[in-house]
Amino acid sequence: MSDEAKTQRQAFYELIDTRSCTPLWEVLHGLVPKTPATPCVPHHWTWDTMWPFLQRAGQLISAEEAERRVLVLENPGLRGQSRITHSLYAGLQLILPGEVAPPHRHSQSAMRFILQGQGAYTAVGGRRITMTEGDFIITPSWSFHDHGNPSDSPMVWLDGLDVPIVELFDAQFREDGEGQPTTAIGDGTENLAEFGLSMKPVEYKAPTRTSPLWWFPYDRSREALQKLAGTREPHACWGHKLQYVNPATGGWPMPTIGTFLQLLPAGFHGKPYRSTDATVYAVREGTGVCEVGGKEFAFGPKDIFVCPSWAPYSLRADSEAVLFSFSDRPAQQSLDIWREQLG
Ligand code: 1HN
Repeated sequence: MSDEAKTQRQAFYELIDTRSCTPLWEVLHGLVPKTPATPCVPHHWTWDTMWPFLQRAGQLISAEEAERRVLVLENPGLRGQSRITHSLYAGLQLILPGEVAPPHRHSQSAMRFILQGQGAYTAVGGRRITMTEGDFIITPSWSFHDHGNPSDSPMVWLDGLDVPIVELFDAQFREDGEGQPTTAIGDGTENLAEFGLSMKPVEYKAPTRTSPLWWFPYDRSREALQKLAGTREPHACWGHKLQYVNPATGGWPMPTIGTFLQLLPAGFHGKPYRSTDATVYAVREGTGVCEVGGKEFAFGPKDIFVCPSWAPYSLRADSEAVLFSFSDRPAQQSLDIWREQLG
């Protein structure tokens, strides 16, 4: 191209720029790359690092004052944005004996995976679910929720929310919950009785796509995985892996966040796998290694690590390992954009 043509183009770009306009041909390939381009990088937060930080946070601020005492897990490629992946938020929440976190509700959907402690509760719509290690609990969009810890030990859980997705759509709402029942009007065992046994009340009609079962106790899921591991060969990539479901629809528990629990037998050496949903892992039991993006994360209980979109990763287990994970897979599938590749 001649210097004159270059100068003319540049002058044209500057002219249209003054009217909030820009040439597509200068940005097209950045907008539609050949394969996913993400600022999200693989990362590993070990419990050994995070537990002292949480304890210190517990000395510095109360749950009441903080509203939620959470250390946000920020992806190193997305610092300052409160994101663990491009589309999801995650944090570690500490609630000490005797503390309460006040009620509020928001349009963002939330999930918790209990890392440490037992006997603290989360109340959804006034129903108190008493939680224990390994439990997975959901807080549906726009439902009032508060937490409390009447037990004598600290509780820590992993929070996962679709904050960045709701932000993308500019559909964020929050309301504080003064006047909401903070005392129990029921408990999680009722919720399990209604929806936790592959049955539902005959009059129940699903008003939304969010699961009416909020509590998925660990002992049941763990037992299921143990049974599978004793009766069949593990999948070459992911061992024995179950996804949590909305029992009323068979779909995902939440419209934006999918959750999984998998067992890797001792000595398991998984083949590489990749998918377009960046995935956050929380180690429940055992030790092993995740190889992703040229890094090796040697993981142990209560560690968190993240595998970005479309980065091949493989999982190994030294001792029998159980991993919880979550991703935006339901959101991608409802948009018909989700892809995976095995091996
Ligand atoms: C939230 O409501 C909780 O209720 C935890 O425990 C973390 C992060 C962002 C926005 C809302 C909770 C949150 C959150």
